[in-house]
Amino acid sequence: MHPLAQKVIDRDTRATARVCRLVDDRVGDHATILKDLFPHTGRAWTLGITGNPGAGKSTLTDRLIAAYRAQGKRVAVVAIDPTSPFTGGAILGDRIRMQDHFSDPDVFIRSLATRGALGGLSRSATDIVRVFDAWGADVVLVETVGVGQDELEITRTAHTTLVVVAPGMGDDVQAIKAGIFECADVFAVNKADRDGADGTMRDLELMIALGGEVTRSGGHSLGHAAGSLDLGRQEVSHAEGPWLPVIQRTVSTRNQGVADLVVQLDRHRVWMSDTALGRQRREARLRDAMHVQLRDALVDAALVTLGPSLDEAVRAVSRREIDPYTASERLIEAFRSASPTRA
Ligand SMILES: Nc1nc2c(ncn2[C@@H]2O[C@H](COP(=O)(O)OP(=O)(O)OP(=O)(O)O)[C@@H](O)[C@H]2O)c(=O)[nH]1
Ligand SMILES: [Mg+2]
Repeated sequence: MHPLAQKVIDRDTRATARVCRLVDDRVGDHATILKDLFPHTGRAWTLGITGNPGAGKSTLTDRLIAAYRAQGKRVAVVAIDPTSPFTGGAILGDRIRMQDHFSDPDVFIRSLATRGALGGLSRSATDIVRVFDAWGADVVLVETVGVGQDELEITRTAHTTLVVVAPGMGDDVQAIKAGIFECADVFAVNKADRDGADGTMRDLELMIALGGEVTRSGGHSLGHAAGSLDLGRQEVSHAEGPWLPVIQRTVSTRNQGVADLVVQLDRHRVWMSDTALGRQRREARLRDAMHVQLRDALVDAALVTLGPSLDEAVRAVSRREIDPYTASERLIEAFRSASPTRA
């Protein structure tokens, strides 16, 4: 066991922060440490929190930290920094908002910068979540702005995805990317103290209905196949059917609706772990993460193996001597022949 991995498992805060940096920069013994940590993971529940800029994700995250701490849970937060290097303001705001939790030894907050190649951020986020899992987090909250492909990938790696929507931000519901809708397990209509919250609720219900079925928080689905004959068992029956996205109103600045939101999130957590469909979904998400891992590893290996022939191919394509499809096929062929484990 790598000494730093051991320290993470022993819940050494400074060592854990150091491992996060190594993993983030992909330097030092990060790969060995991650391998050593993996057998100590699988306990934490990961909640992805996404939504448009300014919807109130950080304010809500802060409330959720407090709610889970009140339940005695260990909480880790991965805040994906959405700001460009030119502004750099938002994460400072997040830090100020969340600073009450910084002195709590059972809360770990870490921000990740959006840099590097496509998929790099999602890989880093997955790895950091695993570090926190090994550290002993019961809950890992991952806050990310729902705009880019990277953010979508991160959302797909969470067990539960919370999409935060706020009224009064123009085309609030329409502005949510289609991919985010597919990932959403629970919606929070935040800033419900503002005008337009009812409209946002209706828009959201309509959007969900167009994509399938809809249920309101605490209500029952429309035409849900698993509807029970025994009213007393309705909750259980619901839990055994497919998951239907739930909508919850919140005013995170006043901590309103947060307790109900926690209940809905918990219902989804239980559905994921206790139903066959939920377990299938969990496996599918793990497979997605594995694909990202494999894709990155393959690209890294190919770049090393192909080296200058890749540059040559780029030049040949730019001179129109070869088309990019044939060039890729040839590069793959060259990589396969060079690979010792050739099939
Ligand atoms: N009126 C009202 N304002 C809120 C509510 N929740 C958050 N806000 C305010 O909305 C602004 C943005 O909140 P944040 O929590 O930073 O939003 P965010 O989604 O994390 O923003 P980015 O990380 O920059 O995308 C802040 O000024 C909050 O105080 C709410 O329920 N009601
Ligand atoms: Mg934020």
